[in-house]
Amino acid sequence: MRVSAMIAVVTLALAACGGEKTETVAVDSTPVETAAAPMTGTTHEVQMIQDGAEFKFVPADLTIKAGDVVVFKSVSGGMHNVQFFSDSIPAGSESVIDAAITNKLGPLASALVNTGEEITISFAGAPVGEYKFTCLPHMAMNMHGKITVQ
Ligand SMILES: [Cu+2]
Repeated sequence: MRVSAMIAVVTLALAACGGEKTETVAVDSTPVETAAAPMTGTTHEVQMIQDGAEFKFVPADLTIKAGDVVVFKSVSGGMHNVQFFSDSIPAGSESVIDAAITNKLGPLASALVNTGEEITISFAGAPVGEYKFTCLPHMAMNMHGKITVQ
């Protein structure tokens, strides 16, 4: 109802100025666009855990949607980090991931975090596919994980 009322106003304005100023119409329609819901993805938590001699991401296999955010939380056994494998992520995703990791150890690698600290990675604009990663300090202990972006 509100939108059709605005269209009516825009149409009247257009008629009033004889259709010469199309720029005015574009400016008037802007508030309708901002009425749309903001794009916010779901936030998922992946815990980084030491369980005896075992080091693991929990869950180690997570499916998300592009635009979602993953918070990697160091619960025990730090230091941990998240290191994506350049040959095990979708084509074209490397620059997206590198930009999404704000505090970096190196390419596709987050800084190390201690127990109680977090690494937040947004998958906004991330291509669909599988993203495999490890924790550098515990790579030899099979601390691996996978995120599938749908
Ligand atoms: Cu680790």
